[in-house]
Amino acid sequence: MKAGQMPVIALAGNPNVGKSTVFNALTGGRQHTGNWSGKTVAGAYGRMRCGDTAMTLVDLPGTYSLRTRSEEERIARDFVASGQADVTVLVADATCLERNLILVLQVLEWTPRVVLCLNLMDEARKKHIHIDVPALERELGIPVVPCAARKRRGLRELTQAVGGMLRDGPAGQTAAIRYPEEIEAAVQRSGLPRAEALAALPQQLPDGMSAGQVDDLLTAATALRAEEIALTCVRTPAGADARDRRIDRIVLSRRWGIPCMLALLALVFYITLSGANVPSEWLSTHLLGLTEPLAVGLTALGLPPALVAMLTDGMWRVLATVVSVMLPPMAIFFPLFTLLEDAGYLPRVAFQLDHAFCRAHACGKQSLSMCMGNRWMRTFISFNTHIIAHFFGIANFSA
Ligand SMILES: Nc1nc2c(ncn2[C@@H]2O[C@H](COP(=O)(O)OP(=O)(O)OP(=O)(O)O)[C@@H](O)[C@H]2O)c(=O)[nH]1
Ligand SMILES: [Mg+2]
Repeated sequence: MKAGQMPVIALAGNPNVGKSTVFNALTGGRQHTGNWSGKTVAGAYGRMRCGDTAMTLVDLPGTYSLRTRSEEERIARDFVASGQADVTVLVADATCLERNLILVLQVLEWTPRVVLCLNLMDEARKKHIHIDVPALERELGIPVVPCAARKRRGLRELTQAVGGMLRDGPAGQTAAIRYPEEIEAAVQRSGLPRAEALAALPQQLPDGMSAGQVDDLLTAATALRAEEIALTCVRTPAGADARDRRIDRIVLSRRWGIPCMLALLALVFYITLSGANVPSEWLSTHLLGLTEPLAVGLTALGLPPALVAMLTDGMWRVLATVVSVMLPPMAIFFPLFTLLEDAGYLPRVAFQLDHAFCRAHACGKQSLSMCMGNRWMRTFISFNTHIIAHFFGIANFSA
């Protein structure tokens, strides 16, 4: 950090572990959150405070690894590798820590100024997963703060740990991945700093090795180290996720997956269309019923008849029609979608549609952002819902 500049804190981690939830809680921001991966696709900036110190917090897109594939993963990798962050807060999912540790170990190769935010501790507790936090701190050599960001638990401790790291720097040696000899030898020969040498390996291959073999060796060594640490620090009861696996065997099966998805989405659509009828009619009758009294009132105020007609038959009627047509389907569709999201079904829809979307040079999670991504899309969906309803004669809007 240069003198006089505001410290920069990066929030990195796997997709869907609660980075944006932490960001919003610490900055008061309104980053998009939701229970599927790939919502944040570019860095978002916000302000937070630790005591008297104001800091810039950067919410990065989720990435499983610093050896990247997608564009948003590259944004996260470049930010971490650029050294722009004075402290990197790695947000990890406490219910599957081993997988998250892969990214933690890779980031530690670039910088020791890391704080681990062990998020979703409420979910871990529900599944009776026990994490030995002091042991994890010893193994990784960085502060570890258990959190439940959605309930705003542990965030004060997290801010304090970030402040401590900013003030005092790393306390000691951090965990390192042990690579096979041929990789270590190639790193030594390159003369570059370790992290840069490892990142450059696919371009400067060790003798007799292909890019695929190097990638396999790097991945296997990282996964092995993550597994070692998880074995020391995490106790997961047998069958902790047995119920989820049983449900997944049906909803993700080749035979039943797509029919289940179609049936569920059709049900949501049907409830939206049929359920919106009554409130739409009610709203339409009552709002349009106000046209006449409104015209009388405006005339009594002495407004010219042309202006009264414009305000009542023009503006008021349009507003009343739009509200009565759009509000009820939206009020039904989005809570239903949120239920599916909270039950964890939406990421599975993304997974199932991934293949089809890939063929159109997109990816499955876009199917969800298309539905939930922004306000205009929501309006668009509810409007179309109404048009389809009209078309099939399901709804009976008097407007
Ligand atoms: N139960 C529980 N849910 C949480 C917690 N923190 C976040 N969530 C939920 O986890 C889901 C993902 O949260 P996000 O903040 O969008 O995750 P993200 O890491 O920013 O996701 P990407 O931007 O897609 O990488 C949301 O449904 C949150 O409400 C927590 O501590 N406990
Ligand atoms: Mg996010």
